[in-house]
Amino acid sequence: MTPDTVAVYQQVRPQADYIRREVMVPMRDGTKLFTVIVMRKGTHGGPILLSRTPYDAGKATWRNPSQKIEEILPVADAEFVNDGYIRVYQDVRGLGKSEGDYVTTRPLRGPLNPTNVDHATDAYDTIDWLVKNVPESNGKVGITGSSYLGFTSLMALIDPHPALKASVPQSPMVDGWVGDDWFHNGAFRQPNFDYIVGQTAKKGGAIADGTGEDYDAYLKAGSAGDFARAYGIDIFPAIRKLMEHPAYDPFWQEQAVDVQLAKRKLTVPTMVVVGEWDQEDSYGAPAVFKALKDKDPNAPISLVIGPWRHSGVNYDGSSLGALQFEGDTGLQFRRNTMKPFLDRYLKDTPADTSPTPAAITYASGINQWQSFAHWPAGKATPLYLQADNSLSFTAPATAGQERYISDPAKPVPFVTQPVHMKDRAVWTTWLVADQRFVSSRSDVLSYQTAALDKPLHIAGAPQVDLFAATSGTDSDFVVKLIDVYPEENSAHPALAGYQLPIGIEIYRGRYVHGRATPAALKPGKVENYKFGLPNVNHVFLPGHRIMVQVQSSLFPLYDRNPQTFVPNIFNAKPGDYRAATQTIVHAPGAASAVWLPVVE
Ligand code: PG9
Repeated sequence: MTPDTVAVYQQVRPQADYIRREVMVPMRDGTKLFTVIVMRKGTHGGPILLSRTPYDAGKATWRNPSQKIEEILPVADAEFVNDGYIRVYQDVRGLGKSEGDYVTTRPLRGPLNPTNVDHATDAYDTIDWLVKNVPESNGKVGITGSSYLGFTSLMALIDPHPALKASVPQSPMVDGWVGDDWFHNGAFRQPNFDYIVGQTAKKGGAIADGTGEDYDAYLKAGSAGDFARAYGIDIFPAIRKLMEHPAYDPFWQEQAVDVQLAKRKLTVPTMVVVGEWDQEDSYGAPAVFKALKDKDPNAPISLVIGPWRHSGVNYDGSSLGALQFEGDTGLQFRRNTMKPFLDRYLKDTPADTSPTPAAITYASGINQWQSFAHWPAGKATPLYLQADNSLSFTAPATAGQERYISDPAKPVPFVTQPVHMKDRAVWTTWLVADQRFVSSRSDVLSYQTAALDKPLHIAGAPQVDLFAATSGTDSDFVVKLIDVYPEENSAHPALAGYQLPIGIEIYRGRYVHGRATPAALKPGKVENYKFGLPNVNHVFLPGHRIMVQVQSSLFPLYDRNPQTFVPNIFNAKPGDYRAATQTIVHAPGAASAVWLPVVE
């Protein structure tokens, strides 16, 4: 009898059509970052496409144990490696197999980062090493990736290495307080707890909240802070930082990547990308586009919006929830837009050198890609809330109002119960979920137009302009812009009468007079709440109606507002949570509206 176990199996890849090298790339402070370089065998003079990730570069380049390059790399890489690109993935410092300390979305060197390294220097040092040590390359580098990888792609543009010739940040995390992952307009996004625990527990971790219902679990816990304390996750530094900085203080101001980028001239051609229904980072890409174009109308930047969920650009984009598009819109983008753009700047002899339009966006509703010379492409046009729960393009002539009671003991769910936020199918599609599941609640107001007799095309970010009062001293307002499908639809029965969100956003009332200076609301005083919905290109078709919904919670995605002003909502006590009467006003001089970017 001899044992059947083998100590080490060094994989043999006799027919591999690729070269896969693992290297440790030295940074200026001596820290070495784990980097995987993959290319088709025979590649020479190839451009390098780099991604810097917190999600394990080893796994990203080993999707399947295969001898085929398209199988080991993410699906979205096929177009590139099949045309001579060298694909490089790197673990950011402190994660995966990289050395060093991990700091979540590490700020740039400066007031929040006293060290001499950040993602800008790490990108610079990596690119410097790659162009000197990858003999199969042509010395030109592009950078891309979605979400956190979109954030690291943007950071590479700060004082960039001269070999960095193009960048395609996808759904980048840009401002964690205004509209990306952590908060939206000051309202805290509770699924971040799972994200931080999973990412920063050194041996891997998960909150011990079992498989139970999230709505119930979060409701029973009290405030988000009480949840964190009850489950022992308040020991995580990244969670503590969120709980210590609920307002838009210098901690957030200094980290706003759009602001940091706009302090410099953009020299690297850049294409920022976002999904129309991006459930995590809808804010960042358009914010960077706007900040750089406002500073310099000729800045080499363009904006792409596709009909995608968060990071959906890198997967099959044929459908999203109940919506079907014309073919695989992810592949269409990668093949027809992203690759020609990168080829133009990274190849020695590009086939196509035509300029990239300012905005390339998919018009949902009519399912067509469209290009625009400017973004937003539409003209801001107010759609007013009116009496009888109607909406119209004419300003209200008389004063009116509606009321509802917002009870923190029964917050409005953001998806149908039972709520399982970690269920990918639920999480990736909640922004296209049929809103009929809440439309009849007494704490959700719905206003709608008559059935349209001609199409209405919008392209840009609808802006909420809400006049509202609360009987409490703090309050959240959630506004949804909805496309209501006709009641009958035998071709697509699942869409008959469907209430499709075109944009959903929340605003925490305490910040109405200053994001850095939360203040108690005066009970009964009408305030003007202004905030943006995500950027979209959408056509409301004839026979459809436009709907606007207003409510005061979106739970448990967002923590509940106690509706009693307290200095820090993470520390609200059970007694602070009180029902409040909300009043939505439509009157001359206080004309609540959603301003739609209407394309003539
Ligand atoms: N949205 C994720 C994230 C980015 C940055 C910080 C925290 C979370 C992501 O998908 O990477």
